[in-house]
Amino acid sequence: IDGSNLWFAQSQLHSHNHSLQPKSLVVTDMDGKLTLASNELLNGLNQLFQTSIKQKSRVSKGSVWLSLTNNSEVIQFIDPQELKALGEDGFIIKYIDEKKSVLITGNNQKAVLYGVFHYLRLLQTVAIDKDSLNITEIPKYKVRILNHWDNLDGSVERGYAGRSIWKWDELPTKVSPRYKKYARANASIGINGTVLNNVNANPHILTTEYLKKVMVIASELRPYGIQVYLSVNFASPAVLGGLDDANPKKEEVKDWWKNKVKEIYELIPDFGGFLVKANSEGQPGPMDYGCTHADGANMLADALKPYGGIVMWRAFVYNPKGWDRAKQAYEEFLPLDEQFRDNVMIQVKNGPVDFQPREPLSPMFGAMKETQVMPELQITQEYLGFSDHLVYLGTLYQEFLQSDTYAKGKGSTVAKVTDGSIYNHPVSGIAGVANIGEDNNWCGHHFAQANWYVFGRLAWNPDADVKTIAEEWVRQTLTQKDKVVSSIVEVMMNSREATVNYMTPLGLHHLMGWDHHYGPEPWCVVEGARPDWLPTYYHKADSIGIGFDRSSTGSNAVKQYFEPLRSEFDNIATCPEEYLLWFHHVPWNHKMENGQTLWNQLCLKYQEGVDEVKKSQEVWSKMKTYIDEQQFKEVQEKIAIQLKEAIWWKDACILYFQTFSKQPFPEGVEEPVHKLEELKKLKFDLKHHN
Ligand code: BDP
Repeated sequence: IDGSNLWFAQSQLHSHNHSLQPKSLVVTDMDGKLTLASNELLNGLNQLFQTSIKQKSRVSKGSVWLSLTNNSEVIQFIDPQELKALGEDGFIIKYIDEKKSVLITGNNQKAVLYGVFHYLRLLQTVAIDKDSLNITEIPKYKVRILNHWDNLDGSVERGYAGRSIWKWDELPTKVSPRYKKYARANASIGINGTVLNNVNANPHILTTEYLKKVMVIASELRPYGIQVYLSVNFASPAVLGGLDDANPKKEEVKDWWKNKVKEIYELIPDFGGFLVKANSEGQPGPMDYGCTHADGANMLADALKPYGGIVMWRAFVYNPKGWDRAKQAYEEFLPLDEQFRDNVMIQVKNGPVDFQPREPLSPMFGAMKETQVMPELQITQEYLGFSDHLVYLGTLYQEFLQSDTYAKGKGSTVAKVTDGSIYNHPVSGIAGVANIGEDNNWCGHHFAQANWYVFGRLAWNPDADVKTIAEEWVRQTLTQKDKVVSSIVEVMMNSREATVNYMTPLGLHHLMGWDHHYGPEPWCVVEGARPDWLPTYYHKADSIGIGFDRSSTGSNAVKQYFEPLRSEFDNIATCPEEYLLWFHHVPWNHKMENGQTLWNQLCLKYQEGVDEVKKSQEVWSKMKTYIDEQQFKEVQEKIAIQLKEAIWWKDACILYFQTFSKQPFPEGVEEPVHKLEELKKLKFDLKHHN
């Protein structure tokens, strides 16, 4: 199994579900809207039950019955209120006793398709019976979207699975079969939108030539309910339109955007909208003209509004002159909270810095009340070992989504302040930076597919349990053997904590080599580089201790959080240890909860990370007889790399920090196999990773 079939690879029933073979499939479909869904269901069932299920026109004992909700018979069995509440995307799967049949229904074709995928998933992943088939699923977020950082030249920024799947030079004439497979995979986990190009946007995506290519992709994705969005460069009116500048207050600039938007909708009537990175890391934006983020976002929002389009405006802004990068988005955006149009969402990364293995939540969540905030998660493992390390991100996503902001008292989790449960805005959304490329297995590492999968499942329901999702993925992708499933799930569930430990334990962050963000370079100094891109800016190790003082005696970033979080983070005695060095500069001999000194605990955490990878290597080596040969071997090779690099990380960090602490390694920490000077000379080979 080469991974090209993703989580459709196994197609085997859960061992308890063999008796559930349907006697017939009935599709009530007057106008051909359900063709895709019924084909998907029929093929899925035939494959799972290894048979050829008959299609019939009347529901009878043992049927699976597919229908839109507007069917007169469906209405007999389900309360109209319930049907209405399903909205656009929700579905019902229900065992109807009177008919002795299973009904799958939703208000439109996309919803029915979601229902079909869900039913097929249940058959593969849990023991089901008549009673458990009484399911109503409604997605929490309206926009569930992937952000591709794909460039028009086919390269992918922070992509580790080969080149872009979008073949711009072949389009619009040649249409890659992968577009449909991509759409199907996304639909199967509930994703309903995709931003095709990099946030560092090339203005040329908006030329008529490129829009015609986008149109073809959009029509390939449409049947699966995936809407297309584009990242736009704020300077486009000047670069493409020949205007003097892109000042959002100027009429000719507004008109340029209006005309461009009109052109887009003529080609793509269901176009989703724009994603914008402005005045960030050198990108142009409204502040170039003395205007605000709100001025810029609103101008685009006004152009899109008549067509139902939205703007996703990113809050990833920071200035090298600032004292503390972690504070800046909040400072720049909070004063604008009341100014954004209702079709603007502010897209905010989970943590206040940048997709680190662990960060506390960004204080923007919950604080922006008048504006819809949408979380941005990273699926591609920019800071977590690229596609070489096995890291299941479900636990990271869950930790973040369940973090309490306290914005409206206890229980105001990030999920609740962004999915519409607490603040009510017309749109809501969540984005994941894609880890997809043209590699045979799509994501570079077999297990990286699980991160795409879990992102989709959590975008549908941010309160879902990520262990259950891991199990779902394993059963569909790797094996149905119960014992084996639980061992693999355990490896997955521990993998992120292991990575935090061997890379950046106890709240450390951004120790990666500058620029490529791969291996450890806590010592890194680059002449002329932005200080806030260098590890020393973040760890601040010295003879006294280590960590960034963001408490009230330091940068006071803690002030941006609601109480009681603010005080909890501010006080070294109550600050959770996993964030200790994020918020405090802590003396080497500080006593930790378990009685160890900080120095000892730091070293032991690095060792723990390495040990955990060793453990997963052992577990995996026992999987040989249960897992497909290719899957087994490819994962095994990657774990060997991961272990080598975990040791490399540990050695580099503890040897380097030892030059400040001047203390020996505690018992239990393996002697470094590398020398600091050697590690400093190691040149990272980017070619190997792209
Ligand atoms: C950083 C990446 C950079 C992205 C940037 C962003 O290193 O490549 O362009 O985020 O999100 O994590 O805009």
